[in-house]
Amino acid sequence: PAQPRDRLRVAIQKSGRLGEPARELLASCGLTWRESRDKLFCYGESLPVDLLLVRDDDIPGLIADGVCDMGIVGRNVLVEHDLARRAQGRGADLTEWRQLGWGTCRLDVAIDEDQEWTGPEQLAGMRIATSYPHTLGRWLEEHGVDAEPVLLNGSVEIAPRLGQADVVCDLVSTGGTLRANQLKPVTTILHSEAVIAGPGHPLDDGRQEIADLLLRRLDGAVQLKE
Ligand code: PRT
Ligand code: ZN
Repeated sequence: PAQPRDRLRVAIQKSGRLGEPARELLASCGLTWRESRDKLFCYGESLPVDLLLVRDDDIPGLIADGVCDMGIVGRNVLVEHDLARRAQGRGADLTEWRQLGWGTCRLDVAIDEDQEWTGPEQLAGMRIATSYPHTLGRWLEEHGVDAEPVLLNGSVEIAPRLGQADVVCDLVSTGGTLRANQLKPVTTILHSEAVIAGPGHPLDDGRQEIADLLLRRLDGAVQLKE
């Protein structure tokens, strides 16, 4: 059992696409911090809210393990975490507390730009390069297609040219990366945006009150932006 904690701990991306906007959003709620020397931890000064700066992929696990109380992460990462847990026969543990409306992207299947798209059945028997094997697997199952996800943690778009896969399933925002690799998006399997993720149950030790206060300020900050 974890030690009692009377400060809220929020996980955000250390760098990458969502790190800076996440910090800006929290700062717009009136939060100020003192940074640790290694810049992995920010100690909250104006409110008992600390930040842990990590890789986005680690955020769901940190919340699930109770190391952090909430996090700002892409839905794509959250959904993949959830489906990976289910595949292990474990129940859902995290939920989306808020949708933030930025960091938007799609998880798309993309095929050779010269190929015709006739529908999901076309993917039967194909190797599909992706960093999101469980999310892809669910979609394939929903469409009754028997294909093989090939897990790649980077450079998914070049997999077809390297002969590692036949098609890809990757995040797309402008579509420029796909085009540069002679691929075209043909179907969307997940719409994603940055979300606030937290446990599906209330927090302990008075931290829910701090979380509620922070969420109220976040709602105000998000509304002001609109
Ligand atoms: O280091 P760390 O593990 O924390 O970061 P990361 O490299 O895994 O993630 P990062 O910073 O690239 O992305 C963080 C989150 O931003 C993702 O999980 C998504 O929720 C969101 N996001 C929004 C995107 C994109 N848009 C996006 N376009 N994440 C990645 N991309 C990549 C995509 O994978 C592809 O390589 O950008 C390329 C495509 O972009 P376009 O514009 O050419 O289509
Ligand atoms: Zn990552």
